[in-house]
Amino acid sequence: MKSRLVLIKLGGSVITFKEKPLSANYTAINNISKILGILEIPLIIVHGGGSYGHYWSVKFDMHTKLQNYDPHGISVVHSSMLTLNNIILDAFEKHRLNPYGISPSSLLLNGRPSSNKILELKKMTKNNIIPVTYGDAVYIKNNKYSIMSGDVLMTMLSKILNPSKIIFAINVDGLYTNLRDKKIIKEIKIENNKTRKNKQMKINLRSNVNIDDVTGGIKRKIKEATKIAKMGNDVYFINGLVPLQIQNVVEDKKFKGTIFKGKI
Ligand code: IP8
Repeated sequence: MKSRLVLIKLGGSVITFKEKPLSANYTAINNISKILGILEIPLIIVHGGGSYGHYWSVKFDMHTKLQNYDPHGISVVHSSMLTLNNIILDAFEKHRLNPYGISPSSLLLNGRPSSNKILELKKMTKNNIIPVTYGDAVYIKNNKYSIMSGDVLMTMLSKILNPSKIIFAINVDGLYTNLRDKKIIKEIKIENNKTRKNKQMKINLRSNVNIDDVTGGIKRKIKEATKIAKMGNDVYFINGLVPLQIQNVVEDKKFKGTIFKGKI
């Protein structure tokens, strides 16, 4: 059964300035916090690494591949994600959102999603807490780590929690048909285990920019959104720099963006 739960991914290019190392976009974070304060719904937030996690992952040559990475790199990447997580928690706290930071490692057991731990997040929302987790360098097994994208976490959480709405807040208005006229693809139907693409719906990946992204940028988001939609859930791509769009989606109002229509 679908719950009222809403799951939102705040993209790294929304909450940070991606081209400037270790710089948070406080204005964007505050604007989003304000909007979330208006919504009276159970919420779980996932955020990306932006100019924090990605900056250090590139420096230490760390990727999604399971590997024996430099322990100093692992520690620095994780620490930078804690810093970014704290910036978000502080802003949420100022807006009385009752955020609670959750390390993604605590949602894994032997490198696999722990359903029991993930179900706890939903229980926390019943008491007006907003769990806030994030992409990170996570321990998998045999001293091997991997950079786990917040986008992958979105799929993991959606599978177990079956939220009513799944929103990716990115730094553009949705997926474009092409870079020239920047026409937004309004709907992508995911049916019978394959994506129905008609001529206008062809996604031009290069039209959605992403620099130095160790987890795959927009391609990864589309991949995860497709997986989630295949489970039967609708997935929305909206502009997180225009947070009113988050409110529009949550309140079933007209919104600007792309919807991956889920159908089993
Ligand atoms: O920005 C990656 O998370 P994402 C986090 O959601 C790190 O892909 C540590 C680079």
